[in-house]
Amino acid sequence: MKRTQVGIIGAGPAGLFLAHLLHREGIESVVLEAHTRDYIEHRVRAGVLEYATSELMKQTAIGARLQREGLIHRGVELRFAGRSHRIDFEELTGRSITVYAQQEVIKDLVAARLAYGREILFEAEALSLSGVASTEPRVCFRHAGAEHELVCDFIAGCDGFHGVARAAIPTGSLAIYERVYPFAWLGILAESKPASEELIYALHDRGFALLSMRSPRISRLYLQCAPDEDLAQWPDARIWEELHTRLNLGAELVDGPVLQKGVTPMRSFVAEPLRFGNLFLAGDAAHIVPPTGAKGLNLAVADVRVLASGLAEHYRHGRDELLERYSAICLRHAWKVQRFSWWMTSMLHRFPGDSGFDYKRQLAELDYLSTSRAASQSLAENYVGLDVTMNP
Ligand code: FAS
Ligand code: PHB
Repeated sequence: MKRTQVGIIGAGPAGLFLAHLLHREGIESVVLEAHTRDYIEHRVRAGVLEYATSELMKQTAIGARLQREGLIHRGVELRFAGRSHRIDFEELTGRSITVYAQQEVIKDLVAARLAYGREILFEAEALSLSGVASTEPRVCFRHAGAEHELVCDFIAGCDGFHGVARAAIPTGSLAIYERVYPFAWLGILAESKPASEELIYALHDRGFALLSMRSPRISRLYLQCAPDEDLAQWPDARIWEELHTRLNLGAELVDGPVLQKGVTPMRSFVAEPLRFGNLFLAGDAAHIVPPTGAKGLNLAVADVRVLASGLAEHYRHGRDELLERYSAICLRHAWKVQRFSWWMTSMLHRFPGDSGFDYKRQLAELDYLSTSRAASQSLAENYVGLDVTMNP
């Protein structure tokens, strides 16, 4: 049996950032991660850090590589009906975003935790939780071929959408809100010079496409596809051909070897509340957003900033007001992010069965964005990241 102050299930952005912030407050935690270190440090996922996320990395001494290798972006381009419109983040909000892959954030967090001598138990799968409403909630986990028990003051369920933490909450105590979209994203990582210095979101009558990047030599590109798309039907040549059609970048878009490809389903999902006794849900364990707004990772970080502050108040001052408001604060923010992610997704994807009205409406929305400062400013302030409202 092990004993700790905060038991953290999951070494994704939520779990590792929480462990990092708690360590800086002198609070002990144990991180349980089902996969290997190599697996989590190479899993290709998100790519955009909101302003607040990159600032937090710099302020908490894990931003050195981000400052060297991260790509600062001061705007994003929308392409539709043969037109382009740039949303100028800097001019409209005074803020920017940083393109820096999620797996690089994971590497920075793992390195920091190991450097200050705290452990992450890899290949340690949480099997069940017990006593979550008690003062000694416990996690039963399998590690090195044996079952163990971790006794905690608090448990943070940072184990993603398919984890065990949310399942430990009695269904009668949880409200679930969900929307599944009738499409998915086919994403590739390619050895190809990015065709643009900034991200390009494109609505084409054949569907959505997104041009992003990881470095001056590595492009990250996405195509809207069917939710049950068979990747075997998408050889590299077909992917590039469809990207050329939808992005319409001419010779600027250079085909290159595809290093990784995958299909990501699209859903909006929120579980309420985010706290049950001394179990707190954070990140994808609590909510899922469609990746169109580049919010998943950033929302996870927003949750654990609040949770770390609440736990710090508990241990330092014996005060629990912030922990008691954790769910309300994070859900209020999460729903604003859900709205923006849903709005970006609904504006930029072709919906099956659309007789043409929705497409004309979407084009009108994009035309309005391109001609209204107020509309562009609204997109910009959501994209660079809304501040979390801490007061009720
Ligand atoms: P994560 O899922 O990242 O981490 C949960 C961790 O818990 C995992 O490491 C898992 O192994 C571990 N775990 C699960 N069950 C466990 C158990 N029982 N015991 C121990 N450990 C357990 N977001 C964007 O913003 N932009 C994108 O382009 C984007 N693309 C994505 C592509 C894919 C394929 C997926 C799945 C997600 C994508 N996301 C994207 C969203 C993604 O970035 C998440 O929002 C982000 O990883 C959330 O972080 P966590 O909440 O830490 O969850
Ligand atoms: C990415 O770079 O992976 C990325 C960028 C913007 C998005 C989603 C993913 O909206």
